[in-house]
Amino acid sequence: MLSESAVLVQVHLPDSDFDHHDPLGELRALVESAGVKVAGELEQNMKQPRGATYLGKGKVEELGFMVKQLKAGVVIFDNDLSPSQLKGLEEALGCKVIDRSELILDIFANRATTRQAQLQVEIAQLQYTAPRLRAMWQHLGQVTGGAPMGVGTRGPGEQQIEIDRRIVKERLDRLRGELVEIAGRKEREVASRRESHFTVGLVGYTNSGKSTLFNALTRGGAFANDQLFATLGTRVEEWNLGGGNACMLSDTVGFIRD
Ligand SMILES: Nc1nc2c(ncn2[C@@H]2O[C@H](COP(=O)(O)OP(=O)(O)OP(=O)(O)O)[C@@H](O)[C@H]2O)c(=O)[nH]1
Ligand SMILES: [Mg+2]
Repeated sequence: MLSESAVLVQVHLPDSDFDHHDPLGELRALVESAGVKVAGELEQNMKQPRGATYLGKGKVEELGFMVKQLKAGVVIFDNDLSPSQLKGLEEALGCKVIDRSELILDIFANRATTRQAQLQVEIAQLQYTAPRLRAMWQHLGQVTGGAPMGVGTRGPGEQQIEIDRRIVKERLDRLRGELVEIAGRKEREVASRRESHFTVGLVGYTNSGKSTLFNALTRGGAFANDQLFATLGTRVEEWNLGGGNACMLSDTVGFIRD
């Protein structure tokens, strides 16, 4: 879904909390995990982001030059961008721009195999996309010279926003309903097995070996692999502690910075 090669961008703000040895390390791992090649990287210190394009004018030009030179198809920001900043950057750079959240959702969408994980990802994607659709239609309403978007006027963009909003809401309601049903079923399944057991959770950074440990301690069945977000759902099995004692062990989705 994403293009072959990317330029990565990271803006260091006064309150940013990055790994000082390799600030772009985690984003690079995420990008590679999505099957995208890293063509170039750009870091920038700023006191605060600048409105429409997040980066200042000079930096946007430098970035545009890098994109052309490196023939990159996409620019990926480690910082979270607003819908209008994404749009402003795409216009200035003439290529696709995504931020960290969208990248992670893209990876999750490709990894999700169970119905539950697929539902969770689609819900997150819809919630993420909805405000961005709005920015796009508002923009179209302006450039096509449609009715002005002022108070009390309803240009074509405005109508489209209403339609999109309704479609998104209906789809979200349906997905959430299905998810609640699955969660209820799983809950009953697990409850019937753990009546007399404690449950212990395996938590930690993604790709740190949780599922491998889970498989070693229980009858297994968890998918373990050298990649970020191999596990996209929880899995519960009995952990035999010896001496006739047992507890339930839960494998979980790994976390990343933030
Ligand atoms: N060297 C070494 N490698 C390990 C160890 N435990 C797991 N691995 C490897 O690390 C990789 C990730 O293991 P997983 O068990 O999938 O890690 P995870 O924490 O479940 O990762 P996610 O589900 O993706 O968040 C796999 O390639 C494992 O073979 C260990 O103790 N030593
Ligand atoms: Mg795992």
